[in-house]
Amino acid sequence: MKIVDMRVHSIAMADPPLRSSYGLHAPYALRNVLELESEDGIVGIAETYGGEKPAAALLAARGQVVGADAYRLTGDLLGLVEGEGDGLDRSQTHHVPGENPLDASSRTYAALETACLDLIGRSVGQPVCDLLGGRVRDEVPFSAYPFYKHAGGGGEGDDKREDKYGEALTPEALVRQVRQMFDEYGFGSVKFKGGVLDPEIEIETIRQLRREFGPDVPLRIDPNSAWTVETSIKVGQALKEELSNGGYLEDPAMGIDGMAAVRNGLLAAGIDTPLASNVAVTSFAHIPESVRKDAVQVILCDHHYWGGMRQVQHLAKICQVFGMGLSMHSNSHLGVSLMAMAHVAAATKHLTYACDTHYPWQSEKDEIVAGGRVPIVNGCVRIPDKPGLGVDLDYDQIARGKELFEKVPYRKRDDEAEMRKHVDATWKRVLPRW
Ligand code: GKR
Ligand code: MG
Repeated sequence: MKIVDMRVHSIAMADPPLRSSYGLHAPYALRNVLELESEDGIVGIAETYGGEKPAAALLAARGQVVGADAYRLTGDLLGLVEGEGDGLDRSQTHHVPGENPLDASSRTYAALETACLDLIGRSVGQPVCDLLGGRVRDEVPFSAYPFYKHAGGGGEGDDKREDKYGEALTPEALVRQVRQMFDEYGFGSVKFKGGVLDPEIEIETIRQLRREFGPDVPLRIDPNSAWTVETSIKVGQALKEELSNGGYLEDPAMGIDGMAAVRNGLLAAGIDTPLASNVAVTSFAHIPESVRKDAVQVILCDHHYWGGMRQVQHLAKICQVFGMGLSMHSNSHLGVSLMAMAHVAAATKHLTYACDTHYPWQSEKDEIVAGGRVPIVNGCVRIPDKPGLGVDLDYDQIARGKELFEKVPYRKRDDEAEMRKHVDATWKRVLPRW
């Protein structure tokens, strides 16, 4: 099936002022949407990281994409994820996701693979998860993903979104935020973004979450490397009970050595809370050392930067073989990404945790999926009985997103700059901070 055209739409969407150790989310987050059109007029789609560089990288591949066979393109481009100097030899970085030059080629490949799979699925009338070896679940569980945040729902001027969740800079407000998400989406677990307030306040936040939701709701905390090894061990000890029962401690300290030292410290104290990572371990190259040092017991996959859906399935197998768990990482995204995440999760047996998603933070007004937002019911996304990813683009909404993109002054995510602009003119991203 020959690909005859390729289009990349750079869009912006409103995003609330969420905090993390990276800084502050800007009023608009950026995404790129890819379309591949076949000679018989079928269009396959994908959503990926936003801004200029990811768009330029996709467009640079145009010569290899247009004219290629959709069934063979990902094989022909495999060098982007498995070739020399492309990701098998990666050092550690701490860029915001989507801005790490070391996984740029994997991100490009992932978007092309997703669009090819969607195109093939549409052409043969099969859902993407069934092309990936067949689904092992019809419903994919996602987790509530609360953040400390400032007042505001995202957007600017006349284009401001409703502030559905309000300001949340205390444990009590954070618990209210999660309650609201549980009521609306039926989530059954919580992944809480820490690394923002003093660790004592974040410990108290987790304790209040445990009191509010009880021991059957798994809790995870992710400070994105904001803590020293000592602080990480202290938090792990303080939250021994709360993070047990399906929870984990995600990227408390920096790098594989930092994580290994936290693991050793916790084990010495008789605590085996798993350590999860999407910062210390972000590529296959990191796994041997991590396994050797028992640094990470759960890896967060993400087809957007691990090199696509099939690489995620390889990752799952590696995790299973080495007795590690597999969870799924997320970044601000819309419905096309959510469906792609759901399809790969549906076709990956060794997915041992509910997936992360930022989806509750985005609003209907920005959705690019025809017919509106993808439903999350009882905390799950159901795989629809439709070919491909099961969603189509709303081209009016794409046009709107492109207009917004033209208006925003930035072309990449820079949470540190936003933090200085809106919260504290002297703020610096310091790792570890506590
Ligand atoms: O959205 O600010 C955010 C998160 O901090 C995100 O960028 C992280 O990559 O969700 C992510 C994580 O689990 O580390
Ligand atoms: Mg994380």
